Amino acid sequence: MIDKESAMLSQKCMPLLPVLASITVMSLPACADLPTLTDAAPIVIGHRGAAGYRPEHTIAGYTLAIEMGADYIEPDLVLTKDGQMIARHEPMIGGTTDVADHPEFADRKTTRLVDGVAYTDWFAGDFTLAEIKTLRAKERLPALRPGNTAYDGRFEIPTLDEVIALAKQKSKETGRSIGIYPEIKHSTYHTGLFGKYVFENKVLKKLHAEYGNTECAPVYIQSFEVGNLRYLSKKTKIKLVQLVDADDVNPDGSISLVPPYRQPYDFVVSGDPRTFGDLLTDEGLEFVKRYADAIGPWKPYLVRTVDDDVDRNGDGQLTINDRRVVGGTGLIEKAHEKGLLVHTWTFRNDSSGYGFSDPLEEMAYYLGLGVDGLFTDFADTGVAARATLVDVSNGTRLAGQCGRRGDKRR
Ligand SMILES: [Ca+2]
Ligand SMILES: [Ca+2]
Repeated sequence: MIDKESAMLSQKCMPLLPVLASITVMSLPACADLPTLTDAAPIVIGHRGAAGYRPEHTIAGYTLAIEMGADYIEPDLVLTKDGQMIARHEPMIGGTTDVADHPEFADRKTTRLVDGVAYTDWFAGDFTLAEIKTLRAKERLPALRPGNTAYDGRFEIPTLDEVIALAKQKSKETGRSIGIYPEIKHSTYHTGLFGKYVFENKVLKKLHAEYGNTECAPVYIQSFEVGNLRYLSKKTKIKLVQLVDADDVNPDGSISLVPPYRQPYDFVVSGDPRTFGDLLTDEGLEFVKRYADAIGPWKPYLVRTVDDDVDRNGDGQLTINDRRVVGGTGLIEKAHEKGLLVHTWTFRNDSSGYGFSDPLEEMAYYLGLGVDGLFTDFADTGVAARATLVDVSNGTRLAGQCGRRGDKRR
């Protein structure tokens, strides 16, 4: 662990070890000169709410994330049969709702292709919003998060309207700006159901009505596809985020790009040969910055880790936590040179810590490298990690806040 800690201490604005943070936060200087794009404080995004503590995409989960200090809450959006925007991670709803326990919907179970992959499940697009509202959320990862199953059956599936209402209400109550970070899921799939960019137009109509057509809106719109973001960039000033996926990480730390995680799905359909990785080259970033304000790469794109068969945390098992942290890949600096914010994902206390066993240490490491925001299922850990680096309680400017957009749209 010594190599990681020394790397962290070499960053500016890191006077304290993470372990001391909880007792010394108040004595930190109002220092935000992390190497973020604008030296502003990085944002903590409540990934699917507070998915580590409550079933994902529920008002209870979003509320908890806000109470834990998240700056943004993240609803993934899919459309119902009657074209309503609801918060689910996938059009398939069998894994996150009790739909299987509803005999009246047994005959809705079917097989559909989503981004070229066949799924047999219940699909949001086969249910009206009224029908969706008779379902209740359940924990998606009961084996990993058994405690969360205590909340199964208690919460409705929220609409985008309800998520926005919550963010606005909590902003008033707390005096903080609670933003929303909606993801347009499977644009190509939804085009097949509703028509070209009907989904995108619905999202924009709602967001413009609620927040105005302005880069000052406390909103980021994200997508793994490209064409829809380029379309949106001509229709809105609201900030846009190009998500960048991958299949896996190779033992040597390089990124594995295998279908269906090799390319944005609209590239697959259009025959564009570029992979996700190609979006992050100099040329790729030049392309992305013409329509987006930020990239949202999977975190192994930012920090290289190597599997060298050493049980670093001494627990008798070899896991991804044991990988050797080589260091930053340079992508954060490259994206910043292009004027792009970098928001990365996903940080979890209970899984997926490549090269790290302590999630707070992991998040502090990435923040020290200059990411402008991070998605975490455990907003409290994200906020604590940030507090080891910067005090945001005094109104320190957050990365991406109004006024830094420039004239990137061309
Ligand atoms: Ca998402
Ligand atoms: Ca181990």
